[in-house]
Amino acid sequence: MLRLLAITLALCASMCAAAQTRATPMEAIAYVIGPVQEDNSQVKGNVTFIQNDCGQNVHVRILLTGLKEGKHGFHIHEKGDLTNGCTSMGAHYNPQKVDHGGPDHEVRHVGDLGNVAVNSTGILDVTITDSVLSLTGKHTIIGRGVVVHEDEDDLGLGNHTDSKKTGNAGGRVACGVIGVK
Ligand SMILES: *[C@@H]1O[C@H](CO)[C@@H](O)[C@H](O)[C@H]1NC(C)=O
Ligand SMILES: *[C@@H]1O[C@H](CO)[C@@H](O)[C@H](O)[C@H]1NC(C)=O
Ligand SMILES: *[C@@H]1O[C@H](CO)[C@@H](O)[C@H](O)[C@H]1NC(C)=O
Ligand SMILES: [Cu+2]
Ligand SMILES: [Zn+2]
Repeated sequence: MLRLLAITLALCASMCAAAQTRATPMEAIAYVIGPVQEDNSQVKGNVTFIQNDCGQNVHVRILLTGLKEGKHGFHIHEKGDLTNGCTSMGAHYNPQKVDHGGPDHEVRHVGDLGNVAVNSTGILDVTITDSVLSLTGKHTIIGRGVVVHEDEDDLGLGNHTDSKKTGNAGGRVACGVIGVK
């Protein structure tokens, strides 16, 4: 049993090493910006990702200004494409082709990070820890998009027709491409 565990761990470690092109820890950053809104506000900031080792949790620090008070859906989208603003970043990153969910749900998109809660200052400084995201391997999020939404993500639990696809989180108020830091 112990032997099997040791072999499994060794195999896992070598797979990680093979998939990795640079030394651990891995760091990534997305410079996030959105279109100027009707009330002249604009969401700006950056999101940094740290993964201390392959297969470990990813720590996502989100520093944003200009957000409206309340909850906003926060996701990784499939494309790092800004040719048509945040729209061209495509759908939620969902390599397993499953239903939308919340970050703690068993069934979720890889990119489903739930909501960020913003207070009346409009300034957000929060760190999310996620066990599904990865900065290495087959499902790496490097080169994909970070999107902040106008409305709250219902985490797939609402009765809107889009609930199990997008969480019905509304428009895209800011986005950025995730690059190696
Ligand atoms: C990220 O944003 C924060 C807050 O605006 C700023 O202090 C920090 O310098 C930014 N980091 C980078 C690497 O640009
Ligand atoms: C609002 O949130 C920011 C960042 O998340 C925090 O630094 C600040 O203390 C909060 N302000 C109030 C009034 O709660
Ligand atoms: C579900 O739909 C009903 C009727 O349209 C609405 O009143 C209710 O708030 C909805 N519930 C949720 C969780 O969205
Ligand atoms: Cu989204
Ligand atoms: Zn999703």
